[in-house]
Amino acid sequence: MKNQAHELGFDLFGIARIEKIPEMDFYSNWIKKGFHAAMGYLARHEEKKCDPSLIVDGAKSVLVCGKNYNTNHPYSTDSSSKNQAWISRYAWGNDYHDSIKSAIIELNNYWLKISENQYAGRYYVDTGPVFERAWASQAGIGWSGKNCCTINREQGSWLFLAVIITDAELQAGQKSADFCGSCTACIDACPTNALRAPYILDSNLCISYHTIENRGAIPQQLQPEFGRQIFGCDICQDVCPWNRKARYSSEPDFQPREQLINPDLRFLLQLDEEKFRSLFRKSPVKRTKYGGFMRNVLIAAGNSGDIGLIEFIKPFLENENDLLKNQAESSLKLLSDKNKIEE
Ligand code: B12
Ligand code: SF4
Ligand code: SF4
Repeated sequence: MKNQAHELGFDLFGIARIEKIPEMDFYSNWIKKGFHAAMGYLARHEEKKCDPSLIVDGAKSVLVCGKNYNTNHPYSTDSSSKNQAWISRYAWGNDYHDSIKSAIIELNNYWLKISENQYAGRYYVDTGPVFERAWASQAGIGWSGKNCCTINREQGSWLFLAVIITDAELQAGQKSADFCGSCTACIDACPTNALRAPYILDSNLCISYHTIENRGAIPQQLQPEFGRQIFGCDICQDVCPWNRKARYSSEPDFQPREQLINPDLRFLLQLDEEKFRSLFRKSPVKRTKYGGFMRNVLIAAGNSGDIGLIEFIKPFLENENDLLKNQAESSLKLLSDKNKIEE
């Protein structure tokens, strides 16, 4: 299975034995505290996430695969010019859900074939009721860092995870050791203090949550802290020392569309729905839809301090979508506050 996983383009493969792990209690507490914000599915999935036998009857093992998406390009924390926005590294190429899904389906088919259909196999990439990071660390793929991400010593944390749950009892790997040590760079760098403590992320404060998952208005008090992030957020990974040594991916699907690296806010503010659709065809960014994306772009424009953007923000004051109309108003205010501060 390991050889086959590598053959199919996965960089990492490991096996976790299904047993009660401390992460399960942690998950329940996390939901109780409301740290999942409005991602209701996380609360609905609680039982299944903590008990994989509710997904596969008699589940005994999780096969975990990791795929590196890092490319040799700048970080969000590198210096940039005023009107450059930031789209998360993972969203520069084609949507990983599609490319990884076909690989995990093939791996699952291979598993069913070699086990002569004696065992079950159910695969997931991201969207299912599976505790992917917890199983990744159990399987030895990498540890969960203080920034919550699965980190591998060679690949860094620029990893997508995919899993297969099976009822076969397989020889499990060793749980990854934690190599964060005394470092707190991610916690110190998070602009919104979403990392409330090591390993604990509050989605209500997380820029990644708001720019990707939140469909409504962004809380006013958080907006100035979003800086130039317009889709996801890489800050707590960009500052991680383990990512300075991370390998690069040669996967064609993950090679960036150049105009998505440090994209120009003037260009983005002029996108209409059709241009948005064509720019983000097959890209994870289309998840926000046009309205959500332009809301994020308007916030970044407000934070840019570039008064040259006013003429590009103003047309949104007449937008038929209230979300954009109201955001344009707030963004003009952000821009004027920012200039007052800088004067
Ligand atoms: C919901 C979700 C989000 C939410 C919440 C994130 C979060 N940290 O919980 C939001 C929208 C904010 C988000 C953001 C991102 N996400 Co996301 N997300 C998910 C999803 C669907 C579920 C995660 C979940 O269950 N969270 C609940 C918390 C409690 O669990 P957890 O973070 O998975 O696990 C932690 C706890 O168990 C904790 N823990 C365990 N035991 C204990 C014990 C103690 C004592 C303590 C203190 C803590 C602790 O440590 C674990 C590791 O962090 C997974 C896919 C999946 N099905 O698992 C992808 C997933 C986690 N996301 C992924 C990615 C790539 C991202 C982003 C990097 C995207 C971006 N650039 O913006 C950011 C990273 C933000 C961050 N620092 O975590 C990848 C992560 C890959 C990796 N290397 O870790 C996943 C696995 C998707 C995939 N299949 O590749 N995501
Ligand atoms: S993704 Fe951004 S906002 Fe969320 S915890 Fe990391 S640094 Fe903070
Ligand atoms: S920045 Fe430091 S503390 Fe945070 S995940 Fe990386 S090594 Fe761990």
